[in-house]
Amino acid sequence: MRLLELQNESDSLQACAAIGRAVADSNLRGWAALVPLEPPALAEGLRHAGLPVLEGSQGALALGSVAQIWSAARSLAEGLEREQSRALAAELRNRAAHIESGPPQWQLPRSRLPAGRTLVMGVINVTPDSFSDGGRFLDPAKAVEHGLLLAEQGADILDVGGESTRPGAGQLTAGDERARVEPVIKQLSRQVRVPISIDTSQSEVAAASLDAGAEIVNDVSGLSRDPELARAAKGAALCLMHMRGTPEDMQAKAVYGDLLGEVETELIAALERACSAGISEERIALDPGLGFAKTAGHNLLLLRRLRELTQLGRPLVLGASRKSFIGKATGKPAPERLFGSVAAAVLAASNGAAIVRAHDVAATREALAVADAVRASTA
Ligand code: PMM
Repeated sequence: MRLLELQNESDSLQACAAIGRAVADSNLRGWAALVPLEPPALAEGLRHAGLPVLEGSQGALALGSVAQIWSAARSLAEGLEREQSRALAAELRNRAAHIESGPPQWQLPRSRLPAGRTLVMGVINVTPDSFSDGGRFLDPAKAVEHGLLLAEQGADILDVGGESTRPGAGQLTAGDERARVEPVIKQLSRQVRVPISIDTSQSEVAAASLDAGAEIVNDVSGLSRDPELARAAKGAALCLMHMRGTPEDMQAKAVYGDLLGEVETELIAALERACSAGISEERIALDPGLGFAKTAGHNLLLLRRLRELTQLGRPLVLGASRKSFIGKATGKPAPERLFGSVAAAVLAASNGAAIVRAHDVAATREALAVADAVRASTA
């Protein structure tokens, strides 16, 4: 069960396919609750509450604004007879409430992130081969200098990574990855006040980085690569990203029947892996992983319908900066994707991202200040 945002004809047809409706309607727009047919009380209750409900062979769509769906689900969560139906209604109410109220604060172990605006996570790649800036900051002194510059430009978090995750990249040993990131994190944590994140999927690298002063573990594998990572990250905050396979084979796995639904289900599985390892939900942010087991079309669709993922109730991180789908739209190589990346950052913020991961911090901060001001405007 989940809420969908139907923005165009294609979204409408997809939603009809999801409920198995024989005659698809291409004109559905706005929000819809996709609910199961069993128990029938939920779909019936939503209809009785005044929402138009379309039924198919595999589910039903109840159409309305998020506030209308929330209000109907809230009454049903209290009023339905059967426990199972009440629980489903309560889940629908919670999901609608998360969309309506926006992201909660991301709790870090030591630092407090600023509230009331979209945050920027500045990228420091201590790698010879990242697609976006490979080799520029492999020297630890250069990486530290770059981190200081990003902090000065207004980065809210500094994300340090030692392993390239570009499509086709192989995996480093933990020892090699540590040798790249540890000295940089040690130096930066002494010199900056912003929280430091370690972009790794390996428990040994995470543990060493946390000892060196990092307080966030940014795992692009969503706790699926190293079974020890959740334990190593226990005292930290976590960013769990969606991907499939490894950077080496992920692009062959970019096959989805229902992109938003599958990404959501797999992010929930990652969240459950973290929670069952004892990490509290308040410490976790989620990221749909643009470019990771996604085609350019998938990246654009995730960006367009990002707000749907806010129903998971966790802050969303989004990394579009300099990625190849921006190059595809603009015709520009990675070093010339600033304007396209800034446009994507603004769209991400206005579609529900709490944190934007970016290489160009000054430009991104400035653009987000405008996006945030427009969103907050009342006069
Ligand atoms: N992208 C890259 C690396 N790490 N982490 C998160 N959470 N989200 C991302 O989108 C992401 C990431 C690849 O980009 P880079 O090589 O420029 O760092």
